[in-house]
Amino acid sequence: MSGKILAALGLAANESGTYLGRGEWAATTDAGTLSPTNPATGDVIATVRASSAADYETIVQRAQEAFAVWRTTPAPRRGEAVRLCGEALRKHKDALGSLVALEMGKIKPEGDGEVQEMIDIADFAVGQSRMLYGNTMHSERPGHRMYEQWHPIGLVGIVSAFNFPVAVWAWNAFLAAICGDICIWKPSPKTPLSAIATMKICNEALKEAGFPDIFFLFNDAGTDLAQAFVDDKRIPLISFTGSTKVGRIVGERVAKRMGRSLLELGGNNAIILDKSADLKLAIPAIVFGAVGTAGQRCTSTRRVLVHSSIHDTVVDTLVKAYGQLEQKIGDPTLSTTLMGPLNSPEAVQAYLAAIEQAKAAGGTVRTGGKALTDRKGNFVLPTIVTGLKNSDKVVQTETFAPILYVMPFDTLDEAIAEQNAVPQGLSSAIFTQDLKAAEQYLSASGSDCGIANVNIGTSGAEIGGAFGGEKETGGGRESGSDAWKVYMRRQTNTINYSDALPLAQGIKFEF
Ligand code: UN1
Repeated sequence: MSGKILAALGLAANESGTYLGRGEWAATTDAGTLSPTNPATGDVIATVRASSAADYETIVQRAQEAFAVWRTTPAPRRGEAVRLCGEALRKHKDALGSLVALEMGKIKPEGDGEVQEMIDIADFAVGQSRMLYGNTMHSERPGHRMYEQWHPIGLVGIVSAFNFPVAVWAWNAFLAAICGDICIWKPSPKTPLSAIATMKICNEALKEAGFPDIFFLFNDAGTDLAQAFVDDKRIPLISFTGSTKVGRIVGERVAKRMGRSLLELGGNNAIILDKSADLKLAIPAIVFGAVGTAGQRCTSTRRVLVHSSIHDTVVDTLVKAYGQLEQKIGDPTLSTTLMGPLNSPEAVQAYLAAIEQAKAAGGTVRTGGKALTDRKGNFVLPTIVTGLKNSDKVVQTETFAPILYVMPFDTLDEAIAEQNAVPQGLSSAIFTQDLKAAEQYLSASGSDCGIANVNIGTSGAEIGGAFGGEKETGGGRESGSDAWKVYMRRQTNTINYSDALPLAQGIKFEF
């Protein structure tokens, strides 16, 4: 199976993890290797040769050379490059979606969905390439014109996580590309093959059409190169997706060198069900949010706050739904599967530790709570825990696994306050048919998250909106809306077309 998936993308059992530009993949053999593993079996899928410090230097130098050309290429022409990448991804959607399922462990429709997100952001970026608008202002001085323009920022470093091994790169890279930047990608060491395949698809399409190299790739077998990358002054923007723990270090290091960082870190996303909630909508939204991707999205639903009048009904209905799902846990590449494995054995340990912690805090495991030891791979049961308080440490913590804490509330004010009383601030949702409740939830005193939804769940955002969150989620925004601005530098220009030199604020300086 895995051989077929690799072959469909032209990948070998031993691949270089370094794209040096000019069509060259590094021949380096002395910088260690990565062993991406099928999380459903524990088998190594292929060997990836990591990048050396010399490879990294070559990449940065070539990226700088490429930037000198790309920054003056008209933005709509840059859009054409991204359009071709989107077209190539359309052709390879099935194969790349399968590879994502194989290497990350998410189910095939979600793997395909991730490639669809890449295609969607490519289309979005093509349109955006004609809309890099700046404002014009009225000068306070006669005979003066003021406006602002957006210029490319330079080299953009993209550090992506295992859970969205390709889409998050595309959100960043396709926008950065139309903005005139050159991207250097360091993917998660758990999913280098998805990254290599993506680079081959996009870079071949670019090369065929005569475009220069705009996308580079390196893989790090340890953390030395990744640290050098984060500290590298030649890279004005680092876009990092991953844990709050590592993101905090990245943010501090980039700030120390006065660079710009875009951080997409952990979430601890809640769904509120008030007493008017339509359970026909709410239950599937909760199940998809908590169990989809085996709870390994930063937008996964981790907490449900339910009005006490419907708490028991909601828990019973969820437990029944989870029971049906247990039959559909398995090989993520099969079309019948709804939940695949966790990505790594360490994730299974973290899942088990959280369940022990939940029990020790007085929680009751209503369903699940176990790893599936009757088979190979990192399989666990989706889990519902009741009886905990929102303030309990385990509830405050993002565990990247399908564990859902369900808690009752009495008033909407209380529910909103509890929803917000966690360190993270990514995604949130309310199910209600009460207009006042919905509006209160979306008001300035409502949800404090970057994403707040009504009658849809916390995960599965569309690319058209700005994606990201507040507090320990890091504050970054990527993907749609005006997220493109982070990949550019803003310049304010004032032009004097008069014969005098009046000073602003009416200051007189005569000599
Ligand atoms: C992530 O988990 O890092 O909104 C990104 C969603 C997806 C993206 C998640 N579109 O769930």
